[in-house]
Amino acid sequence: MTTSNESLQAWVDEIAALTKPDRIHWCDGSDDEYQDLIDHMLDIGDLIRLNENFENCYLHRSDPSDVARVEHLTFVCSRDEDDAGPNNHWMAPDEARAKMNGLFTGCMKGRTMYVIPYCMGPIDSPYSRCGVEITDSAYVAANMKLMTRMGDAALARIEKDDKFVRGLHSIGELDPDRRFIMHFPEELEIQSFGSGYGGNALLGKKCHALRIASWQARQEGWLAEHMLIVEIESPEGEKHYLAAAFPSACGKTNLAMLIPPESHAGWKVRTIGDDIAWLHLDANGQLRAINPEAGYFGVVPGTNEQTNRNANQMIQSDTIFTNVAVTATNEPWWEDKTTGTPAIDWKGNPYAAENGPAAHPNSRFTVSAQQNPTWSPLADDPAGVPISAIIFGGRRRELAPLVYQAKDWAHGVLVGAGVASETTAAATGKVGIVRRDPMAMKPFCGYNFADYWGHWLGFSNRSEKLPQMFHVNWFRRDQSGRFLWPGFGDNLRVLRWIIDRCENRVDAVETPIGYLPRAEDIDVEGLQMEANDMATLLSVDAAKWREEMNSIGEYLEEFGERVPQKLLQEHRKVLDSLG
Ligand code: SAT
Ligand code: MN
Repeated sequence: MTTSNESLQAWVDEIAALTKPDRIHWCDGSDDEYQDLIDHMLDIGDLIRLNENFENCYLHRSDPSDVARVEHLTFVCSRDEDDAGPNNHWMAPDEARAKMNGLFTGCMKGRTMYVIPYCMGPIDSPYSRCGVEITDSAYVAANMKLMTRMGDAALARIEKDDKFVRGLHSIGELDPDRRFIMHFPEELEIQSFGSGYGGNALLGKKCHALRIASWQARQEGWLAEHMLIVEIESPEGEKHYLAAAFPSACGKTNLAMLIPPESHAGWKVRTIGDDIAWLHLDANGQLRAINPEAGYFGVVPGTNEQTNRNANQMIQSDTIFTNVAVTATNEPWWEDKTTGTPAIDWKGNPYAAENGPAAHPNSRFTVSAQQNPTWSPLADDPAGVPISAIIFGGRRRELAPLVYQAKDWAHGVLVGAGVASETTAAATGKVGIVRRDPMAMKPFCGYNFADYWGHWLGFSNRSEKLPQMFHVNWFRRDQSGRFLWPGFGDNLRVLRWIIDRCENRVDAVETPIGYLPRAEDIDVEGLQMEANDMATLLSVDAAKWREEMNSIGEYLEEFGERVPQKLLQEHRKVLDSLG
């Protein structure tokens, strides 16, 4: 196959000449093609078929050195280093291109080169953007079919728009010493070599829909964010749409698919997106969100009927599992799964407890969003959904209250910029270290955070109807390590307070860090909480918050003169009011 788009055809020809594949396959996105990809991977041993209880489900075991994003090998190659900012690793574009050309030369010999046209967002939405990923991995092609609107329809849009992000990927030899994920935002280009893992290899996701898109969004006046989008419907039929930014492996998928607790009969929760939101102001000044993705690449361990029944059901069929364990009867198994026992661990060895968890802590499911029992058809709406509240959050065992509301937009930008969270297994490196993760975008913002905060702040000049902003923390613990808040479905109780605040239906307690709920305004009916837990969850320790604000101030200083004065003023205001 070929395309009528000359620049796409010329690029594919050029890449074929560089990488020298044996075959070129243009993906049409059909179900037959997906099945052919699966059959091919079963033949060559890249996939293992799971048993009949998991219909059309497969296990992929990645190279044990290739199980997470690699932030230290991920670069933004803008022409000017300052545009990438201290939040990114930077390499000069010429140097990066020379390095990558060397790696890509002849790397597809003996392999098939897949050309994958994809569209991030509904095919007919003005907010959507297209890309083409060239890869030598059938696993990537199959995952892209589940995660994006991939194939003929996307190609038709590319031929109409004549604009697309170019993504070149090869698994190379899966050698960690020959692994790089490069972004050239000015050229709308991505080059990724040496990894087959999700965020490093499915280039539509973090590389395009966040790093490149955030750069484009700044130029074009919108936002590309690491946010879930969820619809909450009250028993009276009132609907709200919330967007929430949490770092990887902090519960975005669970919140997006939340199951109301028993005490909340009549509440309905539907998923628009679980990881990425593209936010635009419409002609009326309303912020609207689309989910650019069409599937979920979620963390498997911890998923069960109690924590997330929807996700558990969703992954019973037509799912690709990566790096889970299996039982003796070849069922997938992971930590906190309530049935079965592991026989073979994620590396393919007989399971032995002393070797660590059976499933890798960052093992993943890839599944089409259509399989989500609470999928909202509005995920396909070209106009997106109107956002009432933006919620920031992280994993903090101390300090951050269960929920608080920013005083206004500029304060909310400071709250987002100050987010910190314990690191998780979603990226290589130490787990459980608290680090700053502004807007949950630390690994994903394709440009200088100082400019990014300025871009966020600028929205208040463009609309008087911006969403309210909040911060939540589901992960607060006591001295003994016990979680103070049950989390999961019970988070709806907090979302209700957030919605009531957006609707001006409930008062709050004003504190230096923002508005907190009065304890009686969080509905705890049916919850078994210990006496002081709610008081602790809603307390603000001024001395500790002064330390926190000082540390946020030091963090902002790392970005030097580019940090907007307005943000520094907001910071000063909070610090002063802490006394
Ligand atoms: O980056 S991934 O897409 O692999 C998952 C994540 O870390 O959010
Ligand atoms: Mn993510």
